[in-house]
Amino acid sequence: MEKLTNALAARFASPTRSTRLSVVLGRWLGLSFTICLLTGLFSHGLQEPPSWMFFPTSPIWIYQLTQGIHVTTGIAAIPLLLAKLWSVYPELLKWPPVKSAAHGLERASVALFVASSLLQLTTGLINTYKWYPWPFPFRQTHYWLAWVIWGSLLLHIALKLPLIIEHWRARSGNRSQTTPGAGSPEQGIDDGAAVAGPGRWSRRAFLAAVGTTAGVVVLTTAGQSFSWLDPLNLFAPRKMGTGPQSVPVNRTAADAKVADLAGAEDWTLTVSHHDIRRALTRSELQVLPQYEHELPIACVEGWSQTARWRGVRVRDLVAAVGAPASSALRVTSLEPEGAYRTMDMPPAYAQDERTLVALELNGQTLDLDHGYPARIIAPGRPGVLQTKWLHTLEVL
Ligand SMILES: Nc1nc2c(c(=O)[nH]1)N[C@H]1C(S)=C(S)[C@@H](COP(=O)(O)O)O[C@H]1N2
Ligand SMILES: [Mo]
Repeated sequence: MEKLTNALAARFASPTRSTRLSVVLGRWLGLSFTICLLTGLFSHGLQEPPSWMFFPTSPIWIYQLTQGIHVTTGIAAIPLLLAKLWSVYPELLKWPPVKSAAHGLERASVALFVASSLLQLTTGLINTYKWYPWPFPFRQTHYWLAWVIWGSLLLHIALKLPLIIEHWRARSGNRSQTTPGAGSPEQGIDDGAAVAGPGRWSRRAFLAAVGTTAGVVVLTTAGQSFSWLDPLNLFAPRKMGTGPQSVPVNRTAADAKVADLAGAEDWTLTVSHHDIRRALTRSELQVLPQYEHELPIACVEGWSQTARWRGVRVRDLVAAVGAPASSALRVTSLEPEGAYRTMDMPPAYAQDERTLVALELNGQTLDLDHGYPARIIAPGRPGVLQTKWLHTLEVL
């Protein structure tokens, strides 16, 4: 058995499966996972704020940028991870499967890392297509999987550190020279085998192909988040400028089962602070001072779109019920149920002069699917917190 599997491993040896290649791909992958972790923590923090969270309202596109980077980098990591798996999979054939405690630990950490990253990247990708075919809550699962990935990755890096250091820089001899160990069970997939024979890919060509694939995937999807790449957007689910009033709709009024309530003649927005309570009709809101701002909707799923919003400043409504300027708010939607029905707004956003109860979008009365009769639009916040079909604003 040992002979057979090790012979197989040697048989698969190729310049595209050298340690140096694994290290180079590992670096790219490590960089993309780091970017995803940092941008992901920011996004998660905005939605479920820890006590130390900071809430930047400027630049207005900060979340559009961080989440665009998060989703685009995650997509680019898919070809990188597949290439990395390709570069190391003969290792799996080596016999015996566990040689020592350290070796067993290393294999277990790799197995955990591979399984959790594949799950993370595929569910993340599926999520950008607004498809949630699983019974668990996406964001929390995504968050905890990230820690599993990082735990197993750090363990993997620690155990492989000697190899990583040895192969961090390209060595001139690697590609041109056959070492005596080439093809032997121990070194079959190591640099000894990194010789570009006839019909085999050189390491450089393989890396170039992987880099090109990742680049093409980025260029043909990033247009959903970065408008200047929109002409190249072939595969991302959302195109700029589509949907009512030239803005994509995430969930329609019909889907949210809110159409009747939102269309009701006697709709009012209730603003309250302790015992003070004011119910404002749409026409009463319209006679208050109106402000207009260009602000993006930046969905957690990666797409974003900037639009012109017009309406009443939230801070003016806070003042109208006698509450201090630095108040936090609880906002509820007419939506009868669901995760987006209530939203908490920290003082940083309630105070910002660009945070609106929007009544108009791109110069027209807000479309029912964009949140008519009124919705929240605030700078720098995830789309999920831009509550549509407003019902109440309560000062906390
Ligand atoms: N009440 C309510 N508000 C909501 C939602 C929702 O489902 N219900 N979806 C949110 C999400 S996920 C996004 S990205 C934005 C999208 O706004 P749009 O559909 O007007 O583009 O609205 C947010 N506001
Ligand atoms: Mo969203």
